[in-house]
Amino acid sequence: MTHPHYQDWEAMLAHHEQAQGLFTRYEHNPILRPEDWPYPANSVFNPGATTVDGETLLLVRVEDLRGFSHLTAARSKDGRTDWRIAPQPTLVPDIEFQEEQWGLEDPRIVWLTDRKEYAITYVSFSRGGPLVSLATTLDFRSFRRYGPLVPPEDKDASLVPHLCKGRYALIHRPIIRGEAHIWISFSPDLKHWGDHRVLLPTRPGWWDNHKVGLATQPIETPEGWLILYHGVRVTGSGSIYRLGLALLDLEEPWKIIRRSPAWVFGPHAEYERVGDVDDVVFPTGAVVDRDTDELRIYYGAADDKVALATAKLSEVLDYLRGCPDGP
Ligand code: BMA
Repeated sequence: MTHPHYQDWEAMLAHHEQAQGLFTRYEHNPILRPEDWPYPANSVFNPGATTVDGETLLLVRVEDLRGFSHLTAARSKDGRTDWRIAPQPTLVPDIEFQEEQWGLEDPRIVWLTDRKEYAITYVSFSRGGPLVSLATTLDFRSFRRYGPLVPPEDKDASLVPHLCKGRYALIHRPIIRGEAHIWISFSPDLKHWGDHRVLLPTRPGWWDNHKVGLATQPIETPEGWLILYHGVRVTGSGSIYRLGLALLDLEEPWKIIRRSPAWVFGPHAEYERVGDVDDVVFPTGAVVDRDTDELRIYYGAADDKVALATAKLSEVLDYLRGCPDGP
């Protein structure tokens, strides 16, 4: 990829400064820790996020003391404080779905506009490896399971909230030939998936050279689907998980309108640098307040707690306008 910024060092640095200023950590982070949990938990992280009845709902990944994960709902009126954590797990592995045997992880939640229900894509950890499963709900109390959508190894998936030219679209991250790119696939019925394409590849040599994966669910904006994705660089002392941005065409989401050259958020605070897995910020849920232009991202910090960062959606879009087009 050639980029005009390489011809203009000053412009590139100004653009990077803009990237680094987009997100602000919530001053009382982390917002949820294992010690806040009403029952024993090793770690709480990587939550799906949505709004239900005007409240923010997080479906938090909870790792138990066997090392298996399940999902538990936490609700807050302002999305920041006074989290009410469900006293019991909300979604636990179901023995009828043998692919869930080793736990449920990293949910992403969308409101499916054609079906008028929430769709939760989560990682089921099967003997054959991690894969993506789907459940739907109206109230986050009872759920309908659809089972696996794609075979292992696959993670980091969300449905696109609207039908795209009459089909459902799934953004996901299979590992194929050892390569970890973001793919998009399509289905007429949420069951049969095809028309698979690479959407956002890793970039050799860059901060996101080793793996990329969808972060939060896609966010609808007038300019396209806003995609937050994690990028991994493997270093001598472990992997660093950071956050990048892309913008997809609303009607034809396999088309990339913009992709950020720089990361926009990375492990910096103590609670992101040190934990069960050091140097990880892993956003999995987003909520947008259209009245105040606030984008809130909820993320796993170092794989053992939940933290919050906010941005102005208009500033994020403004930054993306200055990014190169294409993958
Ligand atoms: C990924 C997933 C996430 C985890 C991240 C960092 O592969 O397993 O659940 O947060 O690694 O360890």
